[in-house]
Amino acid sequence: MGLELPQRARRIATATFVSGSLLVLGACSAEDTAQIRRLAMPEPATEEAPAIYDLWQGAWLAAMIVGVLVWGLIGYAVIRYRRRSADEIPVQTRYNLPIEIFYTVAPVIMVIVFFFFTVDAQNKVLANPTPDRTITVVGQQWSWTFNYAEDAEPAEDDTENWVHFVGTPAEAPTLVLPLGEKVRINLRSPDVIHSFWVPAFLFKMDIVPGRDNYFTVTPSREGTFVGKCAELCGAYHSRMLFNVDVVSPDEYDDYLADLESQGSTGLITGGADADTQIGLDDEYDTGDDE
Ligand SMILES: [Cu+2]
Repeated sequence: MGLELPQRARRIATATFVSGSLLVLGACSAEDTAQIRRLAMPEPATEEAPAIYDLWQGAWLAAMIVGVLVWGLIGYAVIRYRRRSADEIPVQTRYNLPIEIFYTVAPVIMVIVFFFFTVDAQNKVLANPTPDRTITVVGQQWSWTFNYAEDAEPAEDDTENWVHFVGTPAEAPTLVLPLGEKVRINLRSPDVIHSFWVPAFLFKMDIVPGRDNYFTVTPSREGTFVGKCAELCGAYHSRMLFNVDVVSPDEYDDYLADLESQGSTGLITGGADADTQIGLDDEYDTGDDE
């Protein structure tokens, strides 16, 4: 009688776990399975992305080890020190100083370890080496403008040096990037805070009005990737979509030449347009004109 219950419970738990796993895995495509294996991260598409990818995997691994340990100890305590008969209460323990010190210090150590690896990964993705190309990305309500410089590190006031493509909320623009070259991305906003996010880069950075944020990225895979604004920025925030096309450096140069031949020259930051936005210069009518 004493052994029967745990045994039955164990059998039920095993059956639930096996049938649950089969149900979940059976519904998966090959792509889903690959994503599960990457713990829900997209496949990295830049040379900087693996730093974030390793941090993600490492954090999960550490969390799982701690989880298994804690679940194991809970299970052990529950079974080993359970109430065995109706008239006997298990040993009641209050105040165990060594254990209390341990469960205060252990999480602090875990946070320090996570912090160390987070700073390390951040330093890697924000190392900002000397770029081969420079692009100034403008996030505006509610689309994107991509300004491509012809020099590696141009001055923004040298407008001769730039060509641009202006997106609209109706049609998602495409950001073209050269494969294997270090691209400095400057982020500018004329209105509110936006956030530049390409999931396949495993990276996002806020675009703050009046602040010159930038990062450097080296695309490592040709192909088309999706990008979006990751900061709720107004009524049509959800329209702030764009595509990223990673092409060979030669195709990249051809694209810039195309923009130039279409007359899309100069640097567009949207700053001047912001002054003419409806309502910005209107005086507030208090209705109090005596
Ligand atoms: Cu936005």
